Amino acid sequence: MQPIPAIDPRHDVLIVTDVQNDFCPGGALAVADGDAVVPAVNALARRFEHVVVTQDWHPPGHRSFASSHPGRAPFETIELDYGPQTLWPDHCVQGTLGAALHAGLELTRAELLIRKGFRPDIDSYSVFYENDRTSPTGLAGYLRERGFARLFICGLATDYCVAWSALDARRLHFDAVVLLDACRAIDLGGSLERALQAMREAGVTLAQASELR
Ligand code: VGL
Ligand code: ZN
Repeated sequence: MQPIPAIDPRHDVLIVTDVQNDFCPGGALAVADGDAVVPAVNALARRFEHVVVTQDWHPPGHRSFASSHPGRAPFETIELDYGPQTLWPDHCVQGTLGAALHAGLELTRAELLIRKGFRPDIDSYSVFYENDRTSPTGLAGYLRERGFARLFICGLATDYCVAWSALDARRLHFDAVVLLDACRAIDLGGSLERALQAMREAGVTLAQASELR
């Protein structure tokens, strides 16, 4: 395996995705062992000069919530105008404690907090585009203007926010490294294995934080 080129503060940025209470044990859409990423993310954040944080941020009654579709249950898939949509329990509702970043995160030095999923009718896993694949969050322009070329991605969940963000990063011609030991997955019906395969095929580097120099 090729070693990962050393961290370069001019071109590298750490992106910490959705480490929020609702994705941690006890939360509305808990990811198994989700809070285990907190110390790993904190250690990473100390090593990068530039850190961006993201937050899933839905209005009440969001269209990705099963509760917005009478007769439907969480984790079923339905067809929406922009394609298949997994229905989730109500989660990360704007302004609630569940939507807050995990209190153990030490991200004082984060330079940007980007929120996604606030359009009532479109879900958003990727930090670059909503799930219609065309409505941008603005992050690509920000990163380009700052001169960042290589993105190190960690957080929750490996098979949704992390994977979709890494795939979009490649589509947008950024280098992308996913730090798997600083991520945890939802793993719904084989979604983790599919996401890992799609990332490999798209040229995303899958690595462990311990491989960083
Ligand atoms: C996410 C499911 C629903 C994520 C967000 O950020 O991975 N997953 N909303
Ligand atoms: Zn969400």
